Amino acid sequence: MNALSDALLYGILDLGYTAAAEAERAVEQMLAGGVDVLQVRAKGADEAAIEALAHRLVPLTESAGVPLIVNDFPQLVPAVGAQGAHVGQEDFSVADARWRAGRALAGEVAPPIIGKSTHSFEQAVAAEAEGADYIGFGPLFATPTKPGRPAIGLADLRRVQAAVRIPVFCIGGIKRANLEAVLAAGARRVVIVSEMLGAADLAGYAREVKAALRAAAGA
Ligand code: TZP
Ligand code: MG
Repeated sequence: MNALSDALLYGILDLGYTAAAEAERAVEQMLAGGVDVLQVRAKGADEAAIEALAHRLVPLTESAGVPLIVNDFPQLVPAVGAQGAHVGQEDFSVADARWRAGRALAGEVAPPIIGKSTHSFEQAVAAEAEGADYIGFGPLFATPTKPGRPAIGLADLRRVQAAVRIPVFCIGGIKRANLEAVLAAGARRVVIVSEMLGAADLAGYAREVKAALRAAAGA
């Protein structure tokens, strides 16, 4: 499994944008394009539906060596054989998510990856102190993928990168058109949802973004 510390591009299969029937095709393309982490996200779907969907994706992410992260349902991690879970500020604590995600697997496989959404410098620092393995930091810009959540902008990005040692994945309204500005503001790693899932050539889109991220990282 590829290391989270090397990850630059985080993709999300979001059923708000991709029909469930298209899930494998979209994920295969994202993986072919070089996505380093893949999250399955389906707001409003019930646990059984997300479990079934994650089951379909595990063989694809496993053969690509890419960690599969389940949004909101850490207890599904052992059930489907995913690598981790992502929680928001109003969801489980990191410790609780880790317990739910890891209890059936103790000693058998690598410990689960637990990521947390953060929306400010203070939340970013707190999430690391709480034991998160990575954070999402945003939304940098207003986005229909997270309606009602105010944009936090780019001003605190450098401060967060300097203060937090775990990987910081910038998220929210990131597009090819603003990627250079996001990188110039100090971002190293990004999550892109709507523009990637809406691309006609998903693999080509991911490849282009990944190349820009690698160039910025000097990789
Ligand atoms: N958390 C903060 S912003 C966001 C999430 C899940 C959505 C990002 O989606 P997009 O379409 O790339 O703006
Ligand atoms: Mg959540």
